[in-house]
Amino acid sequence: MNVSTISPDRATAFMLHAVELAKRGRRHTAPNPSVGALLVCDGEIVAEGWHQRFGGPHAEIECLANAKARGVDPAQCAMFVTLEPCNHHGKTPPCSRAVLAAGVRELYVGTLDPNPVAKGGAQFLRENGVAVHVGVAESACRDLIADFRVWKATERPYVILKMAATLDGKIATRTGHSQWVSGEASRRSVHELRSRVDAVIVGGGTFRADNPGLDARPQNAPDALRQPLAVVVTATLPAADADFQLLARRASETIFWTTQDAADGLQADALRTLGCRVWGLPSSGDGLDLAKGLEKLRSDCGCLRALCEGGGGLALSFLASGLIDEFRLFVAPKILGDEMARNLFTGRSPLTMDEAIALRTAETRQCGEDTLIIYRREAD
Ligand code: AOF
Ligand code: ZN
Repeated sequence: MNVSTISPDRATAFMLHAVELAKRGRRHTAPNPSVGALLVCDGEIVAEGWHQRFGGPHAEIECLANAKARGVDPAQCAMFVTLEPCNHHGKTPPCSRAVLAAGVRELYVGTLDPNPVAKGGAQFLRENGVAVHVGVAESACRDLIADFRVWKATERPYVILKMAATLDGKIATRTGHSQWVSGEASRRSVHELRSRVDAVIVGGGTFRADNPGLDARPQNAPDALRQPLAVVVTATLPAADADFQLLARRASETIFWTTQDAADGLQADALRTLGCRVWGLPSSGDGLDLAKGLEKLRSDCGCLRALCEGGGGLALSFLASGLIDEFRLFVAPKILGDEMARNLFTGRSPLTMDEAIALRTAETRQCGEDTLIIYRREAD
């Protein structure tokens, strides 16, 4: 048996493969983490498993079942798992015990479990004679469960900010014209993204200028089970008889976040008669308390994932409040070259570069002619 001869580079590659396995279950595991596992024998992957659905067998158990089906003896293998095996009796028995019982002698763990109830599997296995290596491809394994970490640490949904900009960081011309900044492939991927979230949030400016439907068009998101809620953040509520797609087509799925005063007014009542929800939020700094709105989305509507689609003012408010977990920026190879054109972010006046909001680039990929860059908080 040569389980202890896996080089750091090979170990990283195996773990990144386990991350890809985990992503196969991604749509169905919330509010549990997506986890992938595999077994390696003599430098080859001989069994694979991933957590397929909430409440179902964990990745390690799926992997051990796959090994059994393929006639593989786990005692001759090293196991790779993106998240530390659980050490608790939850909906399923502890994976730490199953891994030990299967005879696995070497375990590579991507990252430790942030769940205080379930953690401890790595230490348990080490205490029972398994060689345990923690922190393999750790950044990718942490990013994989970025949503789960937010669900455990806060009361709010996981928040994705999505924006499309020209090379010079503009989201619209000076007149507000924005159709289209990004190419077709990017726009298709946004509809797919909308089908994976429970709510889409926009600012009042975007609501008035673009009159968006904020839904996932079925042809681009074939397995969309239901449409996301539409949230409009605005101090000034629209008239209930105004000509907006959301009011005409999706009133019962639309929520306005506004001031306490506006929420107590007649206009709010007229919107409620249409079927909309109008929530008065406390103020915070020079705007609404967005964290409160998010927490209410989760507690009242079961919203676990929210997508903010701008515009520039709201995007900055979310970002500056530390409420953006993932920022997906589509950069189109276009230049407006107009300082009066609308910026990606507006609302701050820093004087030195150290006042900048710093992010970390987690992933970059091509989307048709556009480049998609996924940023995360620097410290995440
Ligand atoms: C998963 N899938 O592959 C792993 C998890 O309620 P339970 O029994 O399903 O346990 C959920 C916890 O187990 C979860 O919060 C996480 O801490 C740990 N590991 N969970 O759903 C998996 N490995
Ligand atoms: Zn488990």
